[in-house]
Amino acid sequence: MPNGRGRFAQFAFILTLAVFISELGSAQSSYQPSPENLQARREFQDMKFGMFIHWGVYSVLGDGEWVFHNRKLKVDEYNRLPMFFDPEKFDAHAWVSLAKSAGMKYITITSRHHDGFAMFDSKISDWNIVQRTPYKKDPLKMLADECHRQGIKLFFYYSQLDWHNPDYYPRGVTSWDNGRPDHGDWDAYLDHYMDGQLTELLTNYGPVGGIWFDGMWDKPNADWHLDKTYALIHKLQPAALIIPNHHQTPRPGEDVQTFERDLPGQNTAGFNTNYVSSQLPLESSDTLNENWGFNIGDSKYKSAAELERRLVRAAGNNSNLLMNIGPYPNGEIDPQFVSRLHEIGEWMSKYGDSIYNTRGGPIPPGDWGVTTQKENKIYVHVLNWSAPMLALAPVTRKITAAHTLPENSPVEFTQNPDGLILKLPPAKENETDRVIVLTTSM
Ligand code: FHN
Repeated sequence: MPNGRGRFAQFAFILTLAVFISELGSAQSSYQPSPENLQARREFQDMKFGMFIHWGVYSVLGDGEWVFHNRKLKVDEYNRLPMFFDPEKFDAHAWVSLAKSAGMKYITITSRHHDGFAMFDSKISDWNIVQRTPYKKDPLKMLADECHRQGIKLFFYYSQLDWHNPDYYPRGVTSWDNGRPDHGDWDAYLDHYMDGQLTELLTNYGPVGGIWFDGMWDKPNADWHLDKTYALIHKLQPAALIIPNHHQTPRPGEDVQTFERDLPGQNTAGFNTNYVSSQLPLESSDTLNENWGFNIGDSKYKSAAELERRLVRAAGNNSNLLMNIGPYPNGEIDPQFVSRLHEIGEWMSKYGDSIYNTRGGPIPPGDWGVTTQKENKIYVHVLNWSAPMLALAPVTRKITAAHTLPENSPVEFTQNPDGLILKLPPAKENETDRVIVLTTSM
């Protein structure tokens, strides 16, 4: 039992902590992004194309990242999995170089998924790669160092949902009886465990692009102490962007609106919001085959042309594209992913000008294609149009010239207040996108 002075010290500590926490909280309710943060948002929008990586001890079973849940395993059973995770072929240089060769400018990797297993050296709990696997090393540290060397931004995916920690209680909609006790300390889970790990991620890995949250949808009505967590992140690294995949309208403190397997506002997946922020940068994520984590039975790889079209449609909808790969448990990347990423890289080396640093263009996207724009250029991306004449909605800026990318051949056009007509060159064989660059008088 603490004595009188001890009790006073304890009381003073709790009071200080409460004031600190409430200050952090109110800071985010009236969130004013810092200049560094606003700059990071613009840079995020300029990057346009990122690599999403789902990799964890679940990869060993080759059955996706939900295998713990899908097989209704007990915690004691899942605890055996890390013993088999030994990614001796993991090569941070090769991963980052692959992203770069695809024309990707950032990487978002699972620092921990819903199994709660930290893929980094965490002192908060021993449920992590250094302490539980024969590998014993921290791949995120190697990746962060390599990203800094090669000039690629690194974001950490962090699952707020946890199927392993007993303090993730009361449980959420994805819960099953996996042997955890029917009690737990929710506040400790958030304030000690989660915020503790986030502090590690934002302290030990150099400048981080941001934190990509996922899993809040498991307990949509819980108090997630978001204000406090968001304030902590912005305090530790003001330029770090908070990207929540909660499938809801953005809240104060959030810096990017992300859409899972959907273009902004389209909600074909059924769980995204139709609301599209006009203030925040946008991002759309998808999988290169059909799964996020390595799935040995999944060979439904999208073609490079299909991926390029998705990237173009994302850019035309003012959004980034975050394209996922699930590496093997030994650290290698499926050659099917590699070859497609190289193909996209070649395509980006010719057409990248019409994607990087652009924003959604002035003409509304349609089945025919989309437009992007930067400075005095409008890029018309013709994705689905076979006739030579393409009639588009009016453009208010005066167009002074039109030419093809990358050949730079002139294109005939007519502009009047009713619209814009382009005489398209015939599509070449296997051409993903016919790009016409319009030069405007600003
Ligand atoms: O449940 C996860 C899933 O495993 C994956 O991580 C994706 C990526 O956007 N997000 C989830 C569900 O929203």
